[in-house]
Amino acid sequence: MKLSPDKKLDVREVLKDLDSYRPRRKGWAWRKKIENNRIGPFVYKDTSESLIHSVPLPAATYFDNIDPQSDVVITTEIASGRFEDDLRRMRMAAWHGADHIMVIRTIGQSHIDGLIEGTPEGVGGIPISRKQIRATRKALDAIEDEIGRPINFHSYVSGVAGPEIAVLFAEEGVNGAHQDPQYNVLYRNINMHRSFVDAAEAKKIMADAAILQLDGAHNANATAKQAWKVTPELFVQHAINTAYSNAAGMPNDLIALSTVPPTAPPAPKMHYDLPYAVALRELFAGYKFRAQQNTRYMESDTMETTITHVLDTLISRMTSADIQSTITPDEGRNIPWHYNNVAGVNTARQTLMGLDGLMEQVELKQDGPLREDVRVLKERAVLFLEEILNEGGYYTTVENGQFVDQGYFPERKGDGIVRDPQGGDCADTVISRKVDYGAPVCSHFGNNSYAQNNNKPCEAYGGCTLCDPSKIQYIDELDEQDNVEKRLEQPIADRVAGLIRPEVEKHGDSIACVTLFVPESPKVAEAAALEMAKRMNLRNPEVISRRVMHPAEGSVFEIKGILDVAVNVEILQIPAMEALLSDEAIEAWVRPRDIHIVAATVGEDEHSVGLHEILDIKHGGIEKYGFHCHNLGTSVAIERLLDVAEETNARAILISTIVTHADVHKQHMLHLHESAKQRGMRERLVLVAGGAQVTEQLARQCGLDAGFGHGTTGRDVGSFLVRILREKWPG
Ligand code: Z97
Repeated sequence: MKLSPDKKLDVREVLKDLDSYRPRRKGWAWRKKIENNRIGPFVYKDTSESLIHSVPLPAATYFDNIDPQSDVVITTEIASGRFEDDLRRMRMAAWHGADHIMVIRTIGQSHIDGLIEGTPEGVGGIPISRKQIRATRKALDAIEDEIGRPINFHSYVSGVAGPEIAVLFAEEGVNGAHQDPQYNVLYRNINMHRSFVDAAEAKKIMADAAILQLDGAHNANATAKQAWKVTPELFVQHAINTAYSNAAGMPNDLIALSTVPPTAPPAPKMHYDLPYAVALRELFAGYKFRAQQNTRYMESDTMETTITHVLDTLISRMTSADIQSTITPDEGRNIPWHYNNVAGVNTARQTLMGLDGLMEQVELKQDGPLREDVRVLKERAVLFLEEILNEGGYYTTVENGQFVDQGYFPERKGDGIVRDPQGGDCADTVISRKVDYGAPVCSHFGNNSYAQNNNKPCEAYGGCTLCDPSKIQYIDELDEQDNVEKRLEQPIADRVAGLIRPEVEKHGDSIACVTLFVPESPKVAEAAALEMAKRMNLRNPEVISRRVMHPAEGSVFEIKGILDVAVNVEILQIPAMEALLSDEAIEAWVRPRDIHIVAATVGEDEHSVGLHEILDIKHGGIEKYGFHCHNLGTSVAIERLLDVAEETNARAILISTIVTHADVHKQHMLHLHESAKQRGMRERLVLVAGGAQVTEQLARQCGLDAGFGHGTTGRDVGSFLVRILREKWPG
């Protein structure tokens, strides 16, 4: 299967011949760091290979459209509930720099003692099944080829079916997974003995398939009322899972500690989070670190979330992170929307690039409060571990509620999570193995009578599914209604009919979001905002974010609702895009002719950067083609531009108009056209406007010949000028 950047991903193509699809590689892939990497005008310190296809950061237009990629893997977490929609979202995220795609599973799957088949729809995630995983891996393989970088696919091996899921992941080429028996015990109340016994088996299988493991310590952080107080315990949780993983046969470089900076502003974040991050890196040197964005304090304000995320990423750069995990900034208010997956990835990407080379310039102090706090944290963690040993081990301390207690150890609040070692889901399901126990499979923890004389244990059966994938039983859909083929009927019908609807989660969900400021007290403003949304024809409007600007002056709201419109592609008037002339062709026409151009920013506009970009030779502007440019500077009157055009016998006037206050940009454009007309100069002059809010359509409505908006280069303008001037003055 091959993707073409200008075509949508075809889910039917993904589903075709899925029963025989095999993953082309197994195991986790890291980015390869390149030191002193020259990209465009810069030399980077902490980057990896660039992509074949990507969407660069917005400001890249000022830097030759470069798109440097950090040396750190970037995660996005996807939870739409329909895997076919997840695939499109994965592709968008990959183009923006994500190479660790984590698929959240449907609520309750961790309690199912077996595998799910088919592709039923999930809630808050998808039911993990063979068909869904295989299809996703197949789509990701094609996306890898499209962007030119391996993509790690990830989900969960916790829950009561942990070992079965581990085998499934090993068979199907899943590259990363969460596995931590403490997660089962504390958050899913799955029996402790069962959880730890299963974990040994699951971890061994993951290790053999080189699946990177993330632990579950971040959950204590997200659960605790005062997350910064459970930090000593987080070290203990990491230690238990790490030691247990090593004992089950997992090498250190497949063990990633899942860590989250525990506070968020207005808390003094660095006081708490930096010592915590430093102590963790020091205690667990030699393991991998997956730094996750803080989710504990996410409210409905995406801007606030984004700022905390930037600070989290700064901590990652000041300490270390092998993986920078992102959450969608809208997670505090919606099922994550696809463009917010991209927003989260871009926060990490932009921050990491901005911080490139930081640690060559600064270092963390080796004395003072940072070191003191690091020491105290480590001591508390060690004392916590000693307490576990003194009290009789992990099971006893969980029974006593000593985990996720909100006290700052050794302080205890008596509010920890209490679990009964004999209780919980699947209690009494552990059976002792006989001495001659045997399993004819290659990935297996513990004694195995089939593994003798260095033979492969599966040999007697002619190969297990890991050695001979043809033995894998592929089960297709079991539910006639709840399956991907049924769900595809609508999108395919829409596509055939040429219908386009807005969407944020699932195909054509028609959800739209508007931002409204209402100049009233909060309650009145909110009621008014909802009423306004209704009058915009938004069905079921719902306020998803409210921010008081002033208790009496007003509030700003984000409102989502259903915009029930399906636009037919046939009625759209899409301006034909003419291919740009080459630099050589532009210059060949301009250089021998004596063409003068007059330019300025107009009105009260002092923003001259954009105009310089278009004119100046050093920015790749049109001077380089041989145009004689008369740049009159900033805040120039329209009449003066026309005067100089007359004096120099200019062929074109370029005005730059950035300020849009009270629509002055439109007035300037109209004024230029009208004055040129009145002075009898309109016919012989090409009139062009540029600016952040200027569009081709707007400029033409105002009587000009062309308008250029954000992202315009000298070549765009040069190419346009040559085409129109050639027409006006052939020969
Ligand atoms: C993350 N943002 O980092 P269930 N095992 C472990 C987990 O942490 C989780 C599950 C299993 C988060 C995503 C929280 N983590 C959500 C160690 C979930 C999932 O299917 O929800 O029971 O298990 O991944």
